[in-house]
Amino acid sequence: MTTLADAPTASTASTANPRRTNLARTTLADVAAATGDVHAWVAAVAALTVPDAVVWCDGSERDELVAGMVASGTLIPLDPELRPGSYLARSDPADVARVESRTFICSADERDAGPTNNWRAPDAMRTELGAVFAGCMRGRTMYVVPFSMGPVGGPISQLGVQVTDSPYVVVSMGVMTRVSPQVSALVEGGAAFVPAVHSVGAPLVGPGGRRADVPWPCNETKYISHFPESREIWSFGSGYGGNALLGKKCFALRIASVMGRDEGWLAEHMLLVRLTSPQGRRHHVAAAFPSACGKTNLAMLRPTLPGWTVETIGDDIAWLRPGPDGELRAINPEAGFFGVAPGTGQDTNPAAIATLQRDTIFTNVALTDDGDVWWEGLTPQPPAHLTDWTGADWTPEAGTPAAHPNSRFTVAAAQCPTIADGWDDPAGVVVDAIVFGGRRATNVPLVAQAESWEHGVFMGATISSERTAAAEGVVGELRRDPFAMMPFCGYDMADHWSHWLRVGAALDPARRPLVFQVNWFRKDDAGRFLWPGFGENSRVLAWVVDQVDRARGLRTDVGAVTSPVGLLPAPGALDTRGLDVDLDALLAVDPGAWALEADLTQEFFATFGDRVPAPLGARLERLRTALDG
Ligand code: OXD
Ligand code: MN
Repeated sequence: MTTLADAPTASTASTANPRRTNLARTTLADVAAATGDVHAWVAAVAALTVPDAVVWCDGSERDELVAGMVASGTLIPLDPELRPGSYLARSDPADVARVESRTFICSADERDAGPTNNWRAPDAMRTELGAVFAGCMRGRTMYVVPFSMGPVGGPISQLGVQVTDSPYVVVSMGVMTRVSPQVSALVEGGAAFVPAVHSVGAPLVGPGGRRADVPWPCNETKYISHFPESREIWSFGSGYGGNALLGKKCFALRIASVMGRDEGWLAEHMLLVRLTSPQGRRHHVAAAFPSACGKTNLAMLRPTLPGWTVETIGDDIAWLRPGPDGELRAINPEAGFFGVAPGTGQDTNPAAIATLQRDTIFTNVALTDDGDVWWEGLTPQPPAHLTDWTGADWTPEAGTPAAHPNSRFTVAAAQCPTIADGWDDPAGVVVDAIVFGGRRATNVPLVAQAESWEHGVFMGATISSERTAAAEGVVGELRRDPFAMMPFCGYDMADHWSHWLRVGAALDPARRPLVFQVNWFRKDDAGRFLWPGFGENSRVLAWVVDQVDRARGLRTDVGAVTSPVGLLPAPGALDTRGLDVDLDALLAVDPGAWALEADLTQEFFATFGDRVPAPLGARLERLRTALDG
């Protein structure tokens, strides 16, 4: 860590005369203009935000920052025997999740943001942000965090630099991304980087003088703004998760999706796993699911099928790029997991439980009386007494969750017992299959294979879940989440579908991944789940990769039968031995219900106007014809 207390110019670093800094005329345009040189850019951000000091980070600062946060009450150390090297943070109760309503895509042309993003004109947004960022770090330290998304220097990796006034964010970025002297040297040596500016928006020096800090500073007003053309990220007002750890949703999905569009690759909201069959054949599967569909569980799946293993490469985001031989290669650009704690238990996800034994930052979970953590689903019975996520006494009678439903763990991926050998190979892995999943009580079969790449893109474009709570809208109505990218695509969603078609066309047809749709959540008429899920999902993944082997001529038995919605497992091809499930009901395709579904898809596509690629319209017509036939 290098402290450059005198790095900003005298007028910008001074806290003795904060008024003088009001005269600073630095604008967002000045900052943007300086991005070619990291030192000039950092100086421009400092001139705008007016911190007391600027500290350059390379990972070596971690222990000092943690000690400071323990002293200030931001981090509560957990019992060193029960949970070594681990801490609990409690956020402000008004800063507990990503705020999609305050997430903006500021493309030059509104049409490029598309109808599913909040668009703001870049100039207007720069002016608004200029007003909130001016002097917003007064009294605080500004940290400069060069980071790599993906293994340092890898052909699919990218560099970023986040400046932030939150030590919690610095330490979390050190877990979630690669922060090291090597990365700092690359950035300082002139390598291109994505500039990401973050402030909690809580200056400690104002007109009334200096005020005391709080454990979780934040601001009621929040902005998570992206400028796709200049690749900039500006985040204000929140210290939480995807709002503040800017390598994750902001860079690795929203900005990277635009970079991918322009450069011929894909940044996707996908987990990445390696399956090894009893014969020792390895396959890699990338899978997209909307938030809260059990992605972390699937990424760390413990197969119930004898002889199969599943290893973890990534749990949330994959970057996919055509490789030199016409294959699709993928990396997990992240270095850690920022997972939802509630629902994670020994039965549901033993690998996650093992991962979290040590060196973990927990945020908004409950604290046990012996200094350990607890959340709903960790154990079947809650402890008799806890301190809840707000810091209040809690007993099982409280009637409120002890852990916030969006409470999280931040932990290094390398700690996961199921992490795959070579998970961080800079060249990535060859993707054999792509899986799209939604949460559907009706209609969508347990698994279906796309007949072609175009059909696969259609499956991705039509991912949806039934709304389950009145707060989400009309219960039972479909909530669309194409490619599970609705909140994360930095450009027009229908253009994203066109881009998928282009990337597919660039691949060798013999090496192109097969595409599948899955639905773990189908229910019977009595409202009971038809499929047990969790480790049993390995049976579906085994069929998926068996289909890959069949497509490559490695198996000659019949794996699938046709249906109007895609290829379904042939009788006996999906191994359900030992399970009491109604496979006919799980795979049933009701033509009447699907005709209605096709109408809804047409309405949905119409919201994107003429940007929907023609092959998707053709696919919809084909579905209708097949349903009639
Ligand atoms: C996440 C999400 O936090 O998808 O990963 O919402
Ligand atoms: Mn996610």
